[in-house]
Amino acid sequence: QADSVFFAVDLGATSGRTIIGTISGKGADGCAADKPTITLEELTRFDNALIQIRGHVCWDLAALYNEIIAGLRLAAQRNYPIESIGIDTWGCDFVCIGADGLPLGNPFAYRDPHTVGKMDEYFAEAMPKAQVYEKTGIQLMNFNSLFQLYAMRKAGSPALQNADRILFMPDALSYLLTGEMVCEYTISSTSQMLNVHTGEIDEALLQSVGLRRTHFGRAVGPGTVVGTLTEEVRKLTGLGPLPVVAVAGHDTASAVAAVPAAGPHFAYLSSGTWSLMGIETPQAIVNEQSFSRNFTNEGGVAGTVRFLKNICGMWLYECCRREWKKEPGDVSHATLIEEAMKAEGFRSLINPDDPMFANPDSMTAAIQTYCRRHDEPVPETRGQFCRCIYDSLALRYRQVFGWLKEFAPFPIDVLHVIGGGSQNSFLNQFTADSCNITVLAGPQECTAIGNVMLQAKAAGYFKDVWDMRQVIANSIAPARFIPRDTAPWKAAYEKYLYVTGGSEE
Ligand code: LRH
Repeated sequence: QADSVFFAVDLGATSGRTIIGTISGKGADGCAADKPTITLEELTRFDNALIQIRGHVCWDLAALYNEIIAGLRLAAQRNYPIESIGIDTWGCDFVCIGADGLPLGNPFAYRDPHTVGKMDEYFAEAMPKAQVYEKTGIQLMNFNSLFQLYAMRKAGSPALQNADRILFMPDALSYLLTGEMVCEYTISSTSQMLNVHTGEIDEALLQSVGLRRTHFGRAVGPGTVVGTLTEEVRKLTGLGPLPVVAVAGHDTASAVAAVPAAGPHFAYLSSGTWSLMGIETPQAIVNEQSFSRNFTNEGGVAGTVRFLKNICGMWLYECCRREWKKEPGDVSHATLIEEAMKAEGFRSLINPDDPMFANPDSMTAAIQTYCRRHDEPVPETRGQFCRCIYDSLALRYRQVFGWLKEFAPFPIDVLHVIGGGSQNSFLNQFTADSCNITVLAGPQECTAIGNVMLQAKAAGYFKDVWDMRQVIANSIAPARFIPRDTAPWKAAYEKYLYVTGGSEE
């Protein structure tokens, strides 16, 4: 019963990690024997900063590549018996590749303002809004790849004009390691280019941004081998001809795959820079209601659909914290949470999804402006800011959870909170109280776990996603939060609806 060892690259919109994932306790034939478990070891952690350059916001592709090489080199030095490599990243962003096989500059980051207003232009000039939704079933957000491509076309982007291929972020990085170009299903589903009914890139949408199917890589499902490390990467790292697996390349798909649920009647809240709240369904839910509430149907593993809604998550908190780091004083999560809990509850409420919070110069100033405009007491102290963010997020969760219950084709028994945000016990209790549902919190490392699990699945270790989830459930004990103080949340929700104007989406 040898352990199986996998190398995961997990890139978020603020930081990235390389991780060794080990699955122990398998049977000799690869099937679950005793009680297999998964453990993770972080090899490297690095910043993934937004680069501001000439009025744009980009990702530093070469730096990310270099960090992956450094992680692989470390793994080789430490002699880990790696079976394969998998990469997952945030959604929507892509790299243009020239005819010479080199990236055409750094990719735009989805927070770049070049797409502001472009979605409405697209609906007016290219295809009506309802039709785009009917085709794709994807939540309409201005940074979806479709609208990024449209904005680049309108701006006469040389990178796009000269693009021989367009590779979504995880596929672009796999390409740099293997020389093979794929278009993995879960990541491409976030682009608003896939037809939700056929699972293929939609011809009319391609035409609307002047592209052809040949601009994209070979379509593969999550858990497919992309290729093996190139000679160049082998030399750089000291590794052998290891396979790179297209995992669930979209981090949220990896996260949802790693929910340690025992059965299908669960909802999840993948809590990181974004809060992705949804359910897993066998079929897409695309109707007038899902359109008007702007819910998304992203591709999941094993033929499932991730029916969910993007909620602005820890982004607000992360941006505030970054500002406070420039001032003297302790900015540890524990300290900030403690200050928040000492502050008055429900004092200032905001709509976390207001566009003014997308990428302001100063998040604290943006929150203050919002409060002034909506006649809310203006936060002044760090505790007041954090409390405002946590209260408002929990109330937004209540709103979205209410809609989710209406859509769900099954009764929702439990809400699994996963990701970095699941470590915040206070917010977990707020969520349980606000949504009036039992919250099971953890694993924190859901994206990396999902990544490793998909590699193991590709290697034939699991028969299905439930087999995988059992291994995760064997390995971690989620913390349970039972709703206990729901009345104040009911009252606060009335105030929240009033302040935020009772938004319909
Ligand atoms: C979360 C996430 C989310 C996308 C956003 C761009 O990391 O992948 O699912 O919508 O980033």
